[in-house]
Formats: sequence, C-alpha cells, structure tokens
Amino acid sequence: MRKEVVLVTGACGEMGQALIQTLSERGAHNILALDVNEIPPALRARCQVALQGDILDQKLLDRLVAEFSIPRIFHLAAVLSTRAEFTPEAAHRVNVDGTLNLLKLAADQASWLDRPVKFIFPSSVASYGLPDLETKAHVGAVKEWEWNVPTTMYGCTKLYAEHLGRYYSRYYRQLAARPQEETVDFRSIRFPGLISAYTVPSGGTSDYGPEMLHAAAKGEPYACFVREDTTMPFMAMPDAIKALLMLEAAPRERLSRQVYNVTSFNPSASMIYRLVKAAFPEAQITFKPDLKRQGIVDSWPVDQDDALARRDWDWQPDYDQARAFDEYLIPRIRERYAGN
Ligand code: AKB
Repeated sequence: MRKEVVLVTGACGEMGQALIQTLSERGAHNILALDVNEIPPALRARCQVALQGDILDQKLLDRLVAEFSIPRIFHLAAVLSTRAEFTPEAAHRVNVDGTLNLLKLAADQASWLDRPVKFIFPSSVASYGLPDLETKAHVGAVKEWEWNVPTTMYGCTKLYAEHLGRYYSRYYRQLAARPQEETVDFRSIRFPGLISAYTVPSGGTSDYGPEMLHAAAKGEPYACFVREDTTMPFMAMPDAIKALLMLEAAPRERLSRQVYNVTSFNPSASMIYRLVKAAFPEAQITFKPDLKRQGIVDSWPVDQDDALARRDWDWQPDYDQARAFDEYLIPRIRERYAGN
C-alpha cells in the first residue's frame, strides 16, 4: 500500500514554511515536503518525508508516484519576479515545465485514486500588467479577467500556469476514447506582495516592503528600491496561508472560477516607511529607486478586487493594515530579532 501524503513543493520558501507550520499545527502528520534546497531540521521535524530535489527531475516525481498516494498538492515552488528577469528561460523551465510535471503527476494520481486530486496553486498580482502610471492610477482595483498582460517572465509563467491548471482540470485527454473521469481539481489564488514576520523573501520585486521592516528591526540601514509614492497590494503571511486553506476547503459547487484575487491592504512605500519608523524610530531608511525594478512594480495594479473570493468562499483577511503591523508584524519581528 502506498502511504497517503499531502505534497508541498517549494517547502523552504516563505509560503512553504508558513504553510507546513500551519498544516502540522492543525494535525497533519503526513506532509511530504519537497524543495530544491536542503530542508532545515526544524521544518523537517514537521514532515513525514522531507526531500531535497528538483521538480524538473522526472525520475524523482516517478518515485513519488510509486511510493505515495497524493490526493492534495500545494505547488508553491517558483522563481520570483526579479530573479526571473536575470534568467528568464531558466525561470520558465521551473515555473512552467515544473508546474506541468506536477499537473501530470496530479492527473495520474487522480486516475489511480479514482477521485479528483486537489491542486492548490499560488499565482500572483504579477499576472497583471498595466502600460503606464496614468492607467495604473485610473484603473484602481483590478478584477481577475482584466489587464492580463504581464510584463515579466514571472507574470507570464504564472498566468500561463493558471491556464495549464484549467486545461488539466477540464480538457486533459479530451480526445481519448474513454476520457479520464477524475482529474485535477485546480484552484488558484492571485496573491499580492506578502509580508512575514519570520522570513525575508528573496528574488521578488515586492520585497521592498518586508526588507524595509526586517532591516529596521535588525538595526541595519536600508535603501528602498522604489519611489515613495509606489503603491501595490500587500498581505500578512498568516492571511495568505488562511486563504490557501480556505480555498482548498471550499465546496467545489460554490466556486464560480478557478483563479481568485485576494488582498488585504495597499500602502504606498512612504506609508510602509512611516509605519516602520513609528515602531523603530532609529531606522535608517532612504529611497534609492532602481528604475528597472520600479518599472515592474509600476506595471502592477494599485489594488486587486477580491469580491468574488469573498462571495464564493467567504474570504476575508484577519489582518488589515493596522492589525498587520500592530498585532502581527511589529511584535513578532521584535521577538524574532530580540537579543541580536
Ligand atoms: C514577487 O515580487 O515576485 C512576488 C509576487 C508579487 O508574486 N512577491
């Protein structure tokens, strides 16, 4: 008999770590964590199996299919927006070919299990692309089907992976004599920038928010790489994990779409600066825009309209801007760096 597990790819990433912590606190003892980096002992302790490996390694994925029954997949592994611009083709391989491998694995699993396999996929605000600041100001909060013209390789791969998910869940092997009955139950969330009190992102373009905060808490100087007026949506990490698990648990018949926006607050960079300064008055923060990374954030909307997530699966963030900073980020970050 194959052991039943919940597969989490990108386990060592910011979202992976937070998700595994929450799943294990909720009593999941059957987590199979996969990451291209070595999984640290504290995270490993929360998992039944922790594997270092590449989602592009077909032999490894075949081994997983042979050894495990996998009815739930959180496919979080990805190369983020800034990093992807330096190696677009490599990012495409990880974000698209890697996702394709996982979707194929999910379809095979569904056929073995004779029931749908849940495939939860974090997409991003980077799936949107606005041509200029005037349009960005004019458009405001975007709906899921608007402005799907990303300007980054990361955004292109996220948008395309959403389409692949839709394809695998509805049309995979559509011309076969006997189409597979049970397929992939693909559900995706377009996340805004995420801010965690415990981890610092790497390779993203929304990183200026978390970097400003963590640098201030560590007493390190920080040069913010976007202009003070730069505005995009953000969310505290606990809400991101809550959203993933809520969408996963939502009854399928209530879902009118496969891809949903979620959001929480959308401060300007100068607002983040003020919130950080209020908590850490000694913080040495300057603004030194990097025109190229600035261009990426300028192409992202000021906000996302998450009305459909609220309607279909009762989404609501626990942390608005004030609560995120006052009750989660600032106190937890103080604890995290206390004594440093
Ligand atoms: C990035 O900046 O690449 C990510 C994202 C907005 O999805 N944080």
